[in-house]
Amino acid sequence: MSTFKNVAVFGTGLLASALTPELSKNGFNVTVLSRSASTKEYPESVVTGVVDYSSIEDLTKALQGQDVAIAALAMPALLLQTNIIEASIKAGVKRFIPSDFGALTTRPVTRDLPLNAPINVIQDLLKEKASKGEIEYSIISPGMFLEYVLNTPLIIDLKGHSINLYDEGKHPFSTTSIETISKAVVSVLKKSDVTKNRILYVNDTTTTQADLLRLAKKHAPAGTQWKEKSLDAQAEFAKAIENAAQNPTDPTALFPVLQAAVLGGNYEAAYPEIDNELLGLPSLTSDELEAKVAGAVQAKEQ
Ligand SMILES: *[C@@H]1O[C@H](CO)[C@@H](O)[C@H](O)[C@H]1NC(C)=O
Ligand SMILES: CC(=O)N[C@H]1CO[C@H](CO)[C@@H](O)[C@@H]1O
Repeated sequence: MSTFKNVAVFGTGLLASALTPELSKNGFNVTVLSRSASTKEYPESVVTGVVDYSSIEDLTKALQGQDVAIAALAMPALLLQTNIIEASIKAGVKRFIPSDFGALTTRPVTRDLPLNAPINVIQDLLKEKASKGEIEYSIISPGMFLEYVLNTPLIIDLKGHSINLYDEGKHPFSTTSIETISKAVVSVLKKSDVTKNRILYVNDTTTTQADLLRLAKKHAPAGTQWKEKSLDAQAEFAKAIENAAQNPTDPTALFPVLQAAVLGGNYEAAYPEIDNELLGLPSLTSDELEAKVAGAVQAKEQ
């Protein structure tokens, strides 16, 4: 059984908003910390606070008494975790869960992807601090957020009925919903001994673009015209890498890199081994995935 009780969550985005009530429901005493006051509604017992991420002193004060710190930050804020980690150590926080939660951030083969530069810094820092016994960490790798898969045009555009098929959409990738990720975090904290200083791979399912397109066609209104474009994954990846190198300050230049890497089959986007069982997480059956795709398709037709 876990000895963790007090948990600080940094961030108020999509993931933090799902994570906070799930932790609270499972008996953790949650404090949400953010850079500006949040207007989000939380369970009554949740404490909220505003903290300056650039001030280690401020952060240390905010983290007093916390057992766990979880970062769920947006991409441009990732490097601010160096301050949060330093403050966590000063405040005596036992476990840190970084803002990683990625599709392609923890396999050795993904280390050189340009979008992982800040992620690598934080992973290295945590490993170093953990090896000195200053703090423990757990990294959760859920694959693509299922919500992004179904509700943004990144993988398939269900609203515009269009898809750019990388290599005929044949390469599998892992994907997990925010709900399951939140459950994974709870489980990581409850099973603190077996989840200490390691990466936990989680997937609701593995799927492909071709699979998703087939399901979307099945559930879209009859006569829907789909715009399908065939792309060569290797060529797209090379193009995206070159474009990102030429535009180093443009974060949107990294999206095509992510797309081509997730959909191109070369980066173990479908995790070879997962920890669902260790964490007691169910996986999605093919019927449940189909129901989710059908729901997303119908929502877009409204
Ligand atoms: C919950 O956390 C808050 C903020 O850290 C703290 O003030 C409070 O004492 C904690 N409550 C319990 C029951 O531990
Ligand atoms: C439901 C599902 O597809 N789970 C998959 C998660 O990932 C492992 C490892 O790649 C697969 O074996 C599972 O089938």
